[in-house]
Amino acid sequence: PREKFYCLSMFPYPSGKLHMGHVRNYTISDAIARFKRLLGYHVLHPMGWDAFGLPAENAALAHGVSPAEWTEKNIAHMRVQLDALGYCYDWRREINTSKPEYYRWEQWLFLQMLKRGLVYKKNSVVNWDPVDQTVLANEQVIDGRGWRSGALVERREIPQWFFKITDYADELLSDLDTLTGWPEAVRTMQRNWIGRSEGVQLDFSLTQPIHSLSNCTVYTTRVDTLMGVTFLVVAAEHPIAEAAAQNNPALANFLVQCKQTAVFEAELATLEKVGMDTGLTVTHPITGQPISVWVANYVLMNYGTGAVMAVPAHDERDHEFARRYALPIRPVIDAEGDTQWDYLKQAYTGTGKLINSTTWDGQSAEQAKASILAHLAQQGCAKAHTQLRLRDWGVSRQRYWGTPIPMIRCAQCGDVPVPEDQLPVVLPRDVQLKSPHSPLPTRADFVNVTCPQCNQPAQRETDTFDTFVESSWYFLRFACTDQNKAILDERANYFAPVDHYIGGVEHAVLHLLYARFFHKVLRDLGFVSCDEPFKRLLTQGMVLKGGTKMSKSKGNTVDPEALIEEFGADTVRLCMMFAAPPEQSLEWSDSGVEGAHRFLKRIWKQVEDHCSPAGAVKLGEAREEARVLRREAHQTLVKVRDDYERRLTFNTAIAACMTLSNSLSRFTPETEGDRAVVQETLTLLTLILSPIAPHITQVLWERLGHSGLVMNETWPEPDQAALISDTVEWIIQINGKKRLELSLPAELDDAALRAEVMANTRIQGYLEGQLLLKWIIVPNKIINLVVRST
Ligand code: ANZ
Ligand code: ZN
Repeated sequence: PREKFYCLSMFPYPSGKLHMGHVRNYTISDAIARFKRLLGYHVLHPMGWDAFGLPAENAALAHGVSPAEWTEKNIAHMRVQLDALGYCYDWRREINTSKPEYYRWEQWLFLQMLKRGLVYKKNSVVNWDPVDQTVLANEQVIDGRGWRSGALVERREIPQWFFKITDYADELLSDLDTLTGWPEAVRTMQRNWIGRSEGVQLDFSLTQPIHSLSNCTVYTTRVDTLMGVTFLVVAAEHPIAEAAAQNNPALANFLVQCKQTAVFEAELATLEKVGMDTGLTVTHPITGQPISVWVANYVLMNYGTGAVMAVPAHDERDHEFARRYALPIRPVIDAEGDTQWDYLKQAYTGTGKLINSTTWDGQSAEQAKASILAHLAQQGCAKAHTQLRLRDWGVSRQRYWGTPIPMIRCAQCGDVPVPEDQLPVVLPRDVQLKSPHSPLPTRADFVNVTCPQCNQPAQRETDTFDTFVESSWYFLRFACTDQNKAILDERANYFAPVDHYIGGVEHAVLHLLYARFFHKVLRDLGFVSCDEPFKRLLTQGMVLKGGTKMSKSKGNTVDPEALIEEFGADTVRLCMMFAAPPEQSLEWSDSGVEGAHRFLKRIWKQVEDHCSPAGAVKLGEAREEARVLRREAHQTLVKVRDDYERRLTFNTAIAACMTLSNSLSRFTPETEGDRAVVQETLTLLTLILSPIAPHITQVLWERLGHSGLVMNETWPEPDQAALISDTVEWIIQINGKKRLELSLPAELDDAALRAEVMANTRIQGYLEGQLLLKWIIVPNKIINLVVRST
């Protein structure tokens, strides 16, 4: 009957030990989960292990253990660490993605997606790490080198399985508008990654057809600059380049060079642009002039058509290239704002009225785009085209430690899916890695199977999934981990979407995009009804020390285990939450730890001092000072709730608790009623701190005479009567003459005070036809308005 609340941290890779980044992430979600329980929600707060991946293989190579053993050992140790921090996970739901109980459903989902046309196989150029002998995702390539090995990355073409995420591109883009609980920066990054651009596909006809090729089709977003085209550029893999290279050894050589060095979109702007003339020309569709066709490394085969019309006057990359190879530059847009512009020195990339463009002269860019397109379309050589930056998701990895792709290769039948009743395809766990290659292709017991279609000998697919596949649906599986008849059941639909998802901003693009995609596929398969998986997203900031990110390589890490040993888990949790709001980076300091520790000890002592005199707390008259303390306690209750719930600023909540504790130290109870107020204040303080410091508050809770678990309590409603604060009786004068008395709350600041005065209808009456010149305020006594008639 209670409303559900699903609180989730991104599950960790079991690397061996928790680092402070984990501690921050999990403390935030634990505090939220505990707080939501106090508010009466039915909270789901699970945890698991993203257990497949390359580091296990590397560790296995280094230490001679199997990746499975290494992973299990790490999980066991990290589990102890998580428990030591007191996180309230429902461990009955633990997921380990390297277990067949989990990945069998991933294999099943792959087969459903295959049936729906959402999976296909194609040859494609990949980033090849020659040392690790594996395909790398773009983000695993840093400055052209493998993220782990540091080797120069090469380009290779191999057959790979793809998920057709582009089928969902429109929805992935438009639904971003509904994700109002996400940081704007993350939504922008997703938008840019999907990267929908509106442009034109335009055919330039080759002056001399080569082989069967008679056209070069370019993709442009600036067809308004058509009259400024001075050459064409194609990618090294483009058929025109290949054809031209056939009897041009120098060009053939250049193409080989280009193909060896991987180029990434992000680097296009800064890359040193090199190219070569193919010797071919095309005809400009308006002027009929011949235009030379070049090959260059700054044009990518897998974007648009792999060919561009170069407009050096208005595109920086083309400009740099034109200057390097002394190609003509022809301005066609009037840089109105920039009278100093010298087109030979610099490209003007803005818009403006057209020049040097025959009948289009004087048109705006928007007009010209439409009319040039219309003109070309009439000639039959152009059409409007929407281009996505988003590529289909290549999921084949030539690695051992991953989910086997459930396909069989048969010489007769081709690629045959593993029948559903033969799932899971179990990954052999008893392996001794001898090199970074996957042992799977050489394991006869794994590879050799009979074809499910023709019963002839056949081979299993030996590639495994990209580990992003496991993390694309685990959040739904947590709702029903004990379900062994289906991937998901109605509990997944009950708990979806995740109400609060917390994790690192490094996952802002890929993980979150893939998870959104899988969620939508599972929706279309009928398992969930909501459109998006994560309602509210919190991307926690980094943990820094000495101004830089804590990392092993910088040697500036702090070991959570040692801190827990010395100060206790509550101090570590409190210190983390107090140091900064969750989205900002956090500078770790030893004095911060000590401060957090002192604060907890002080509360401990306050409870002890209060509870040690024998005798129950009795009701009785409270003094005025006690009334003030009680008001502060209830105001703190209201503030902390708002901080936890809406603002997610745990640091200001803790600061408010510290202030309340200070007020308590300044207060000496004299009457029974005073003691009752202290009892109430300490009870509230204990309760509202419990999501952050769950261990100490439990002990204090009992010491204060309450029974049961503080985590099962209900967040109290503030006493409205206690909240009412003191008032000040103001005398309001106009030009020194007393007009009325006004009773207002004491804590109003200047602006609020003036607003209250101006809102009074009698004052408004007095001010009619008057010009207010000045306020004279005698604190807590008189407000004098100086006016003059208009
Ligand atoms: C002519 C032009 C003139 C261009 C101008 C830009 C400025 P977005 O917006 O990212 O889609 N382009 C097209 N395909 C390319 C490829 N495979 N590799 C490298 N660059 C490519 O970018 C579209 C623009 O990027 C296209 O418009 C094209 O250059 C270039 F003043 O065409 B433009
Ligand atoms: Zn067969």
